[in-house]
Amino acid sequence: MEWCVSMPKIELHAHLNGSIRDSTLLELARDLGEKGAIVFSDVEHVILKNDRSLSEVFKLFDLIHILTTDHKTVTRITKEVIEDFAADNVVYLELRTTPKRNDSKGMSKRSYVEAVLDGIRSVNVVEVDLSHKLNMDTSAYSHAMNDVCDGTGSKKIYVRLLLSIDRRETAEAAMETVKLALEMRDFGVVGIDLSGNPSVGEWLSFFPALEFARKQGLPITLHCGEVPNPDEIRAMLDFLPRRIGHACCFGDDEWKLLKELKIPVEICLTSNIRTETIASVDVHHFADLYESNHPLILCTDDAGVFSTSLSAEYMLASSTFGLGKRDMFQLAEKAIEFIFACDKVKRDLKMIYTTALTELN
Ligand code: 6MZ
Repeated sequence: MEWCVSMPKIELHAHLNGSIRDSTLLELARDLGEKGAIVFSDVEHVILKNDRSLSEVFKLFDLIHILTTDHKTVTRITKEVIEDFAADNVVYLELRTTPKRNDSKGMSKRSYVEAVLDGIRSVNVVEVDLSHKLNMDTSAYSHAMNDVCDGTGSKKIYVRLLLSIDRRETAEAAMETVKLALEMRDFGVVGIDLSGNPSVGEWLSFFPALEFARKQGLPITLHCGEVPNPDEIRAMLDFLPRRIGHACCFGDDEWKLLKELKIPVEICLTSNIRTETIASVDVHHFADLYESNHPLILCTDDAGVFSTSLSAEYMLASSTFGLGKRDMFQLAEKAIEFIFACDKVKRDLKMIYTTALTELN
């Protein structure tokens, strides 16, 4: 396990509200319980439960959102999530989250994203690269980073944001998210994700927003095939997203199309097993994709909800599919090709892997 932890890793599919520490969720629930807003004993076991079906996971997200929906908490969880990924030697993190409007808290989609950005900027146990434009400015942020980066060789993590559209949202709300992402491009937002309960909503209703994003040059990743829905899967693949997440319930025709189109797949082993989207890890489509040299990236999905980490996902893939240290290193490095950040970041990451390779030998 140790080499999986020490290896530099790239995380491209992590939902902010799914990656919260259990201890933080319990603390937030206790606080709300004391205020009489919820009954703590009713939610404690829900937070600590480990095996959940896919539909139960979305019920848990509804609870998590009750616990996290104010600016201060959004900032706090963002900071902690980044610290946790950095501690696991994730060197590049594309964190995704759904901008939420909550009038009772004076929260707009924009102020939600600003609270997330505040969380990223408040990380101080590790150097954070959020945006090259920002770093070049003599902003308060880069000053704070200089204090941390004092030549002692402290760790660094690149963090970029994807704004998610939840399948429950209206077409207008989806368009609002895309416009927000465009406005926030200089502040670390690099793309759009479509996620949420796959049994809810019509993918096509988001087509105008997604098409607009693409025309404006924003890369898109789609949750695709978490439940059997061949028409939707085919339409999503025909849309040619830059990446897709999961790809669990594909039939033969959809596999063929995916492989022809060579669309990279974000693979979340533990998530798929826990939600029983895939019967067991040894029959996971990772093996087929890996053997056919199809582009794939190992990811956590919801490290908090599924009690996992990116190192644990690497370890699971290594032990299940008989892949050695060197294979796993190559898999990690290959993810550089599929990140949504600019070429400068790709070059920086290549250097990190070149250095790490000499240590591996
Ligand atoms: C689909 C998922 C998901 O955006 O509030 N989300 N969507 N499939 C999954 N597989 C288990 N896991 C998480 O993070 C939580 C939100 O991410 C999406 C859901 O919309 C969930 O409400 P944010 O930070």
